[in-house]
Amino acid sequence: MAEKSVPKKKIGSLLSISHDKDVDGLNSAAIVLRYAKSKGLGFDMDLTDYGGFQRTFSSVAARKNTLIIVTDLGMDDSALEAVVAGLSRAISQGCRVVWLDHHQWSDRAVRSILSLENKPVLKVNPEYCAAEITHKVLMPRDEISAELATVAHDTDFNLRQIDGARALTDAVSVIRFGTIASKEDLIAALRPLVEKLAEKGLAGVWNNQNKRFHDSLLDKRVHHYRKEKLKKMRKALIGHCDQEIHEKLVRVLEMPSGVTTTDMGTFIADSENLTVDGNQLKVADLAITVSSGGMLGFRRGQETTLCNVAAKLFNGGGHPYAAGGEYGVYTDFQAVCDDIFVTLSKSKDWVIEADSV
Ligand SMILES: [Mn+2]
Repeated sequence: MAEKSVPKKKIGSLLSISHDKDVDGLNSAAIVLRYAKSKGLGFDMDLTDYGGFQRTFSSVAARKNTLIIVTDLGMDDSALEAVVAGLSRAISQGCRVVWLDHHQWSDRAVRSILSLENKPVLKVNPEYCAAEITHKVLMPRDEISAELATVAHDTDFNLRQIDGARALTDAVSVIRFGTIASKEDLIAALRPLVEKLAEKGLAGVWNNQNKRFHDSLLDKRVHHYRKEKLKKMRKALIGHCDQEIHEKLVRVLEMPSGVTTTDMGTFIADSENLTVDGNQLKVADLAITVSSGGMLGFRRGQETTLCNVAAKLFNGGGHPYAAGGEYGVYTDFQAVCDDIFVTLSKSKDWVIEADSV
């Protein structure tokens, strides 16, 4: 009965909307591009991030007879109305919606998408990365899509087993931070990568024999970025604050600009990186990074703490092994550390008691 109001016209093009932030988002878009090609559909790509849904989904309202595939984006509940309005409009003009994701969804967001007309598809599964879900749903027998999914899994789950996947993660960071600094268009800057990935998989951008990008300028930029990143992370470590709370070692660090929280989290979880002025530091049970804007990142060096529970004390959440929260804008880092330590000492819920393991 719902279909009655939707004009029946053949889908002629595909709009991919994916996450601009990481390899999972890009590889998902690349798989969607392969799907579009396999179906002979025209392809447009939009990349967005939380905070950008309003813009993205209001422009979607102009689409006609388009298959709209959203990947690697959870619903931003604060933008839910704008998303539903944009998609409803598009659907009334003959579009269909497929949404493939692995983030946390509220019941309300799920209901809103599923109650759209023209048989929307919504698949959310936190056990996989988005590219894996996209591969399974759209191109299950396609080998290049399978490889793109494997590469995305390696970076999204921070396994760091595929050199090319790590390099690609750094390449995305280089391009992102580069366009933020120069105010260039991020989508235009990332599009060549997505196209090459869609064409040949990782081999489209990366030479695995000599461990370099085919694009020699990109390769140089990534090398430089890695060197700078290491310097900045070492410097941040020197300025760390440690405190023992409920018999757990809590470490707070100031997040350098131009470094991702994943890189910082991985860096400080490896004891090989923790020699400061000739002293060997212990790996922290809970490490908290504070960004210049006052956002908090939670990682753990041992399975002795719950990052998501700690993050909840700071209006955030996430996984037991990685989470995010908020402190707010600050000027005095030492005061931030003291505040964090006081808050953590008031609750013991984030500590995994030895006898409960
Ligand atoms: Mn993802």
